[in-house]
Amino acid sequence: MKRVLTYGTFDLLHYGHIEILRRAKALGDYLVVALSTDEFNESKGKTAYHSYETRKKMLEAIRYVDLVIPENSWEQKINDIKEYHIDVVVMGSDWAGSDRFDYLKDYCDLVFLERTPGVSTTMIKHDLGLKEAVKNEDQLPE
Ligand code: C2G
Repeated sequence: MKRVLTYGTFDLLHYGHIEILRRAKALGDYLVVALSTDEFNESKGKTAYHSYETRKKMLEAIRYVDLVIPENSWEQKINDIKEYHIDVVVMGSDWAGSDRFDYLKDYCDLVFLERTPGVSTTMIKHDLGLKEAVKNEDQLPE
């Protein structure tokens, strides 16, 4: 049983996310996704549109994903690898060479997969002109 682990925010889920999850799962038999909590996102200077619970439910609905765990800090990765008996950590190529990941080579295999071009959560927000979050439905324009 080869166990794979990846990290991310996975906000406004899109096919770039699906593609990395599909390819990560193809490298093994069991895929763990460490999902950034809302608090951790804050420390990354990111505000997700969907809450952690919503993002977790969406990931759990994806056929490639076997387990979703919280990502609370940058420092938890070695513990995650040990606790979940991980053989390979997979990330998109934007993380290649990052000191946030390179040291993991001493604990498991480390694979960076090409990012899917032409899509990102930031692009979606920009193209939809998402500015102020609408707190509830009745505030939406007719
Ligand atoms: N990704 C991709 N192609 C895209 C967009 C994203 O392959 N077009 C990949 C990213 O490279 C990442 C994963 O999808 O591996 C999740 O992307 P984000 O949700 O943006 O995650 P990120 O903000 O990179 O958080 O500790 C690491 C962080 O939690 C990673």
